[in-house]
Amino acid sequence: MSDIISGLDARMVLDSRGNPTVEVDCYVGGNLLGRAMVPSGASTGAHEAIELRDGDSSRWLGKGVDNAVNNVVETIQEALVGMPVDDQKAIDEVMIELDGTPNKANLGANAMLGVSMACLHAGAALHELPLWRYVGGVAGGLMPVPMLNILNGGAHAASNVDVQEFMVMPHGFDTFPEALRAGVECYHSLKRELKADGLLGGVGDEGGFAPNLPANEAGLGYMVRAIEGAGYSTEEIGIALDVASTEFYKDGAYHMDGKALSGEELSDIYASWVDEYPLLSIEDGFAEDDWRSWSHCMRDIGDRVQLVGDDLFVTQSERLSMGIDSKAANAILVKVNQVGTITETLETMDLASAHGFNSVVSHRSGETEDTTIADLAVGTRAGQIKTGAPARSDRVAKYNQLLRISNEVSEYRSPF
Ligand code: 2PG
Ligand code: MG
Repeated sequence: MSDIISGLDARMVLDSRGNPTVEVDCYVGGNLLGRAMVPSGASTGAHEAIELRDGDSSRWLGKGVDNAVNNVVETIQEALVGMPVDDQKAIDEVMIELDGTPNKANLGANAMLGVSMACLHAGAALHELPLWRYVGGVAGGLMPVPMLNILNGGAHAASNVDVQEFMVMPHGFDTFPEALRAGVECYHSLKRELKADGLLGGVGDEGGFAPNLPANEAGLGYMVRAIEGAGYSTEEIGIALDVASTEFYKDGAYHMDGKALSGEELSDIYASWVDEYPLLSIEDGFAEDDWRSWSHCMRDIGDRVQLVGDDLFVTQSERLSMGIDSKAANAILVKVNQVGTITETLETMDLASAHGFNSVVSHRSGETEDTTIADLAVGTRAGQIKTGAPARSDRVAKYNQLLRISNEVSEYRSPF
């Protein structure tokens, strides 16, 4: 069978928030072998690769992706046709060169990532391998510990809660399916607890409940109630937060619970939460350029809690190198569309593991039924994945793909 890319196709499809996004098809020897859809964030970091939007406010509120789609079917297709589909690195390098900007502003990271992922799928299909195996090779896969975002706040909800994500992390189980079951039972348990207190309303963008709360810390209390109410102990299920604090950092202060806090004051609050709750992981505790507060917090509690850089590192090796040098964090969030190609994503993850950083593979708040990240997490042996609540098909699709993979991959180990 031919291994040569014979064509690319692309179209606009909708994401889970009803916004346009890019879908790409990759043809090899005339056969459709790979298809992928691109996710999209709401609390996006300033240093992320550029998501190309048409900006015509009379259509799709300016969020159309016609230009990105055209870039795939015209410029990128022309450059890639004739290349072997399983040379992922060469494919991504051609696109990076063609784009010619440091942040993919020309072709758009959404156009480039759609192609990069569609080619990855086509390469796996060509070799008749499951995607996780194609990514992981002979090393085999490792099932990740799931982080389930069961209480949504911040930019993902209309509530008064500043912290964007309260996640349960079922780390004390022997297999992925058992861990997932425990996490899902906590979701149902949280629903009961919120209902009992008259706080049950709708859900946020990632499927978690989105109540108004008296203070952010109350969210931690509800997580403990959810865990214990489901019949588990906080020894086997911990809590992970994504504070997404760049969203409430203004004029040099963190505006949380109606107070203006310095980085040190916020760090002290996190330290007290680590003392009082089974808090295992804090993502984006500080703003994307507040390196000083990140390093301060690392010195204070970095040996007791995972400190994850999302907006801080934006999945880019240059930013991660800065964080390694300044000891700003001990883990990185991995989002393929923050950097825009699979090759660069893998390079960043390699750099992380070479320096003892944990990797957490992540969805975006705007998702589709695409499940590439599930295979990516297993194949790269990342060890952790966050992909929302066990609710709404865009989130559940990833968990279901992980369940399928778990029929073939039994290796499972908690980083905690
Ligand atoms: C995050 C993500 C995903 P968004 O901040 O980690 O949960 O949100 O995609 O809106 O940036
Ligand atoms: Mg985040």
